[in-house]
Amino acid sequence: MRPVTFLGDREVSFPSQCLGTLRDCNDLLHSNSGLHSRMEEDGYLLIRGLMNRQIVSKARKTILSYAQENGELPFKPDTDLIDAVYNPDGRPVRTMGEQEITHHPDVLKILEGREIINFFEHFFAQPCRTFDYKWLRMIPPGRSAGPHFDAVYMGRGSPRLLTCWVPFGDVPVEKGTLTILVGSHNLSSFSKIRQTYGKTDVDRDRTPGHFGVDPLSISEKFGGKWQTTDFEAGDVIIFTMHTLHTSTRNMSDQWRISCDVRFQPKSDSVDNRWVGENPVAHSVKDKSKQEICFEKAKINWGI
Ligand SMILES: O=C(O)CCC(=O)C(=O)O
Ligand SMILES: [Fe+2]
Repeated sequence: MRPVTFLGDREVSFPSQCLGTLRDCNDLLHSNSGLHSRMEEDGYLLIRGLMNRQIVSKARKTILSYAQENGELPFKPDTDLIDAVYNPDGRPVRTMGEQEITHHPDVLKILEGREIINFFEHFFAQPCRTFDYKWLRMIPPGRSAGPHFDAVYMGRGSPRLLTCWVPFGDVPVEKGTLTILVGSHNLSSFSKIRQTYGKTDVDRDRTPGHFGVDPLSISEKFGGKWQTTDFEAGDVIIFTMHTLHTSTRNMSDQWRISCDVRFQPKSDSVDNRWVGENPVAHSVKDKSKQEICFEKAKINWGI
């Protein structure tokens, strides 16, 4: 029996009725049309072993050394650095969008390496580009990400933009894994959500990024199936801007290290908030508007 984790504040076991298992697309990797039909059907592509384990492992070490040097005791004294054991008396270090670490050659070898670029150029059947901003995350025990579409954070450019989530190390479900609401991208029961929340922009509209805090309440009301898997170093999961996702709670005593990056065809327009040496990110908001909470936004959306 696997240890339980949480979706939001609700305890779930894995695999179970409310948290099923993602399928990989490795048997389709040679076929552009096969990958596209799978993406249309599932809203995601899980690839096992896209990247070399040793190279991922080296990047992990580099990230942890950076955290060690730049944070205040983020890791428990007298533990192995590579295990990233959380120190409740320490202070976290910022890694998200920090190019000193996201653009370290060891890390870029994964995030902009040949394997990932080749995959996207094969998928788009044309040259691709990635954002300079990279969401490198160190997630402490007890934490998870709320349910959301990525479109609300980065939807100003290409409609073909895709997210690629890359775990830096083995991440079993109880360490906090990317979790997809399969069906959210195409079921008609979600069309109102896609047409309202899915068309918002957190900076322009001051609307909430997360679609509430309770992932299971979404599937209970609108359908679809929450699914995740145990990830190993080298695996990645790719999904659309309108695929609802969240993460399971990190139940371990270690930091969970991952990075999410974006890819699109090079010739498409790009969301400029995420481009350059010093991207503006979410720093420019429409100040004439007041921030709207989820409860109020839902009423406006008629959901
Ligand atoms: O890493 C997480 O927990 C959330 C990641 C995410 O939202 C994404 O990859 O778009
Ligand atoms: Fe996301």
